[in-house]
Amino acid sequence: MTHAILPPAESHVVRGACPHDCPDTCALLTTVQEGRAIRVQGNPDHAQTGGVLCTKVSRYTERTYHPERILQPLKRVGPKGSGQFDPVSWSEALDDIAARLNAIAAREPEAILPYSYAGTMGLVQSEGMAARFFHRLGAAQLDRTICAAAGGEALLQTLGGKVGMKVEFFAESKLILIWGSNSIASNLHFWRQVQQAKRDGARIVCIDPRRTETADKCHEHIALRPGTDGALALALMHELVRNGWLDTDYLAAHTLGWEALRERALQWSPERAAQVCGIPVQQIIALARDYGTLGPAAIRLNYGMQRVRGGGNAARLVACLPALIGAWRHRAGGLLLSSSGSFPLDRAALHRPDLLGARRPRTINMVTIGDDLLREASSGFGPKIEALIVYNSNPVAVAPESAKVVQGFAREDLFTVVLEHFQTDTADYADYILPATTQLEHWDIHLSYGHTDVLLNRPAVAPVGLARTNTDIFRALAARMGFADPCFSEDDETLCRLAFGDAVPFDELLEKGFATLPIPDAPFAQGGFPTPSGRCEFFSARLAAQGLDGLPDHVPNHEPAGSDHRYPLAMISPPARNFLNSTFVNVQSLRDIEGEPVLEISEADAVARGIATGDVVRVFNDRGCYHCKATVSSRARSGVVNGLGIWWRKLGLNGTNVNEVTSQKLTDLGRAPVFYDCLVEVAGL
Ligand SMILES: Nc1nc2c(c(=O)[nH]1)N[C@H]1C(S)=C(S)[C@@H](COP(=O)(O)OP(=O)(O)OC[C@H]3O[C@@H](n4cnc5c(=O)[nH]c(N)nc54)[C@H](O)[C@@H]3O)O[C@H]1N2
Ligand SMILES: Nc1nc2c(c(=O)[nH]1)N[C@H]1C(S)=C(S)[C@@H](COP(=O)(O)OP(=O)(O)OC[C@H]3O[C@@H](n4cnc5c(=O)[nH]c(N)nc54)[C@H](O)[C@@H]3O)O[C@H]1N2
Ligand code: SF4
Ligand SMILES: [Mo]
Repeated sequence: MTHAILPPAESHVVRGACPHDCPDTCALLTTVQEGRAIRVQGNPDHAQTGGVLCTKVSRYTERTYHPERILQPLKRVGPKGSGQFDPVSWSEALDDIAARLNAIAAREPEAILPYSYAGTMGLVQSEGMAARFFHRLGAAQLDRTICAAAGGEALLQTLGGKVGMKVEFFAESKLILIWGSNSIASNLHFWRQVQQAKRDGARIVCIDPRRTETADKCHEHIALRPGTDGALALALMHELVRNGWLDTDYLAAHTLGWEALRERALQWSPERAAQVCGIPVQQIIALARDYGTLGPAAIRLNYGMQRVRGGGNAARLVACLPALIGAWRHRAGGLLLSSSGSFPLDRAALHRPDLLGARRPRTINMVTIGDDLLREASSGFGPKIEALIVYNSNPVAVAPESAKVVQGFAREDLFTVVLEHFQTDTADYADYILPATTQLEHWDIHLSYGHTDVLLNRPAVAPVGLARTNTDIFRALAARMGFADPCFSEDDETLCRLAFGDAVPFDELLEKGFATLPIPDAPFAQGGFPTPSGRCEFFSARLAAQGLDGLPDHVPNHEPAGSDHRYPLAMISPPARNFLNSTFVNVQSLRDIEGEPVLEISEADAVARGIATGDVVRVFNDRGCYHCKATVSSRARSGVVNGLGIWWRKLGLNGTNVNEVTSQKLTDLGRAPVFYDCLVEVAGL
């Protein structure tokens, strides 16, 4: 017996990887019968997947064979944004797109902008061929900051990269802090490790303004105000110092800047932090005692706590904590935010930055696409953006401050090409929509940001309709634009092999579908952090050299609670469990589970506004207004409302979603978005 799952007669099973932007990177088994994928399941041989998929991806065939899947190239016929298109042939679409891009590139290649994110996390179908194409073209570069850049920069400055504990050892921890993570919704396979630890007597604490389904299952829930994690971390340090719960040997041997950090922490009594965080003092004191005395202690930090102005500093402060108590000495102690820096990825071989030659095109931050599409040429900005090639992303739904984003995409003088599976909110604004393949139809190779295995994805079925892979579309455009470099003829299997070169055995990937990186169980037990000093850097000379504070500190929100009497409520907008960002919103069975766009509001805040569960409400500020259904719920703390999920605007109420009210302001580190740093008011219709 190799597999527990027996395929039906005259069918075969193909090994793949889940393409979604999720830390779990599951190994998939797709059953194919008569050329059609009939079932997608988790691979039981892959330890991290354990044969289990989330609800979303177990319905993958429903998405792949969705009746509204785009099956042929489409050309706009109505006004911009009207969503009216006519079918055209591939050659007509590609000839026209290449001609339009060539005309712009002859004058001003930096007026062309790629816009992509993590619709697929596959290294090949994301930037494998696309980056080569845009490098050769000399197009503007995109700063891909929309998700993880603040926390990523924080880890880089503190630990030296996106590295940390191995996820499987959380099962052996005695204290787990789930910090800014709704693990059951967005990191389900990690939650299995937590359950194991819990069965073995571990204490589990959740730090989250929202009482999530994860918080429900923890021993303790600390419902702090959004954007106050830095204050909490400093008060924990204060208590560790005061009570002598420090590993002084570890501090002396493997950290940098302890004296200065200690001074700063001593300014943060639990009383002071409790005021800032809006939580009881006792909760902070008890958490510090747990952290100082129950070992091995592990922190699952996640990205929910860095989507505020001070998100970078807060992530740095939390990343300092394990070194104070020497938690890294044990394989079940330390911290994990992202493991993606553990992989020996040969980015240059895939992306070929050498194709830029001496050119250094400008960089546009994807977070501020709303403002940037509306900017005229200037010496600081460079040329006006004239063409946008969107793939693996749905910016009209996911980027902040929708009013500006929509206005930018609606420009009649902007030439927009969208590679997509569906006619998303963004595709509505395209001049051409090009049908792309899904993960069941193409090759790819994956690293993970939640574990340390490489996964290979083989195509299970032929492309549906006339769909083509992203790579193939960029190859075809490259040929039409006269790009002769042999790298534009490399096929997808070759690209898969290039991603890790000899560092990961490709034969093993072909045979098993996954390969585990050889990483020590407790990577920083003896220090050896990948920072310049080799130590955990409480003080970062690199940040100080940029004129920033070398030490982490609590940085208050751009829009702190109480700062604007017109907008007294802080809004956060974390994911809906049955969607993956804006993906799956159009899959009926999943939308049925989510129901409608919901705003959770506390009883006190609802009563004060005469709002009852089921009321359609307006959520608004100076940037915009969106409509959703109110749910009066103890999942929301007073003063904070939770707007769940990134709905497709056209499937939401009144053609809007949460990003109508979010801002294009940036974080302290990493130039990242501040989706959860947003003041609003709520009123009945
Ligand atoms: N089902 C599902 N899974 C997903 C996704 C999805 O859309 N749906 N999205 C995927 C992607 S792209 C990502 S980046 C991850 C996101 O998953 P996470 O990294 O876990 O981040 P979020 O879900 O944004 O937020 C996690 C929790 O942080 C809380 N939070 C908000 N503000 C604060 C704060 O200031 N401090 C603290 N301590 N907590 C705060 C939120 O209430 C939320 O419950 O999940 C991935 N997995
Ligand atoms: N208010 C608010 N806004 C947020 C967030 C939040 O928590 N709150 N979360 C933010 C975060 S963490 C993230 S990561 C971003 C996510 O933003 P995006 O990366 O834009 O994610 P999706 O909305 O899932 O859109 C991905 C699109 O890629 C398409 N796609 C998938 N695979 C392929 C492929 O192989 N080829 C092509 N051509 N297309 C493909 C899908 O059909 C889908 O429409 O959103 C951000 N926006
Ligand atoms: S979305 Fe996450 S949990 Fe669901 S199958 Fe993909 S990797 Fe696994
Ligand atoms: Mo994300």
